[in-house]
Amino acid sequence: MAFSGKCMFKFLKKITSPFTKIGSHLGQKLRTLFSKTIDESAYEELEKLFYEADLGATLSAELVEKVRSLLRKNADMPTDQILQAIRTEILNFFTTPTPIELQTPHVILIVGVNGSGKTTSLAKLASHYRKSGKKVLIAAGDTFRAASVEQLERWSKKIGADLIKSQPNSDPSAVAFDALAAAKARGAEIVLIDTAGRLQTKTELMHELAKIRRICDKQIPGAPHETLLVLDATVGQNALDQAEAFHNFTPLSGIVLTKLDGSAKGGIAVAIQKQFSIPIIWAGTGEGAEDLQPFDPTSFVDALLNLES
Ligand SMILES: Nc1nc2c(ncn2[C@@H]2O[C@H](COP(=O)(O)OP(=O)(O)O)[C@@H](O)[C@H]2O)c(=O)[nH]1
Ligand SMILES: [Mg+2]
Repeated sequence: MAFSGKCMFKFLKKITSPFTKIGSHLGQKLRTLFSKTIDESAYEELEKLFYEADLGATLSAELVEKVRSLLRKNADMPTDQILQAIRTEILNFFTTPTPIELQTPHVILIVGVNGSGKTTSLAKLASHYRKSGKKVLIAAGDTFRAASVEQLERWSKKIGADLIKSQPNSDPSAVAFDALAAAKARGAEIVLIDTAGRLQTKTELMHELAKIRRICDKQIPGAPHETLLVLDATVGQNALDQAEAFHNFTPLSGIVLTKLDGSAKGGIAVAIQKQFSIPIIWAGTGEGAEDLQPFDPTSFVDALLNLES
């Protein structure tokens, strides 16, 4: 197969972008819209496209105003220039997260609602740290569901990480306590604590998270060093409610945004960054151990708008 130089370059760019799996069609739809005359109904359509991409009502309206003012100044502005202006506007909400300094042991608590991808993301993180040569210990802190312990048993064997588990329905704080004690005794460098899924509206379960954090701090002062909220990108605006409620009960250090491969939208990442100062640190793009990338705002926004990075 013959590739022209330019075509090959594009091809390589495509496979190296971490967000090739984001099924966003926003960019194509915007291009189609801008190829026609922009009248009042086109602006309405534009707002709908932004809204449907999960960018949220406020931001969708703001972006329409931005486009309106651009076209007022230059009615013939080329589509690429309009898209670049939208890109800049959206990128303004993102700050590049400061690199995390690893403690020894470095304790990471994983929280979120049921099915958001906590256990899978934990396994992906364990795999990531194993690959960088770290000794990893996993705490099976979801004591509600036997299936989640079995899930972690399979992952820990595959990845080569130690697993600390307890009896079903035991106190998750006790599992965290044992895991941190084991981490100190065995010289583990990374400890990942799984937790049961909890609805952000169930106050007593949210208090349980505070207890887990206290117990961690007792064992290792300053732990957990990271508390990551796992959010499913496909649930749309509900992710914002989850982020708000979890952050109220448990100071969050970052977000893992999962299932970006299954979402044709993805704009929820932007809505989250606009509303909260919690950085999105990791992006989940599949069910395998490899399907986790550091969240890079620029490549993400380019993938969202179908622009080439
Ligand atoms: N497509 C896709 N599926 C995911 C991703 N993360 C998790 N899942 C799937 O979502 C389901 C729930 O994940 P799980 O980790 O058990 O969620 P938990 O209840 O929060 O622990 C499982 O079938 C996972 O394989 C992702 O990034 N992409
Ligand atoms: Mg789980």
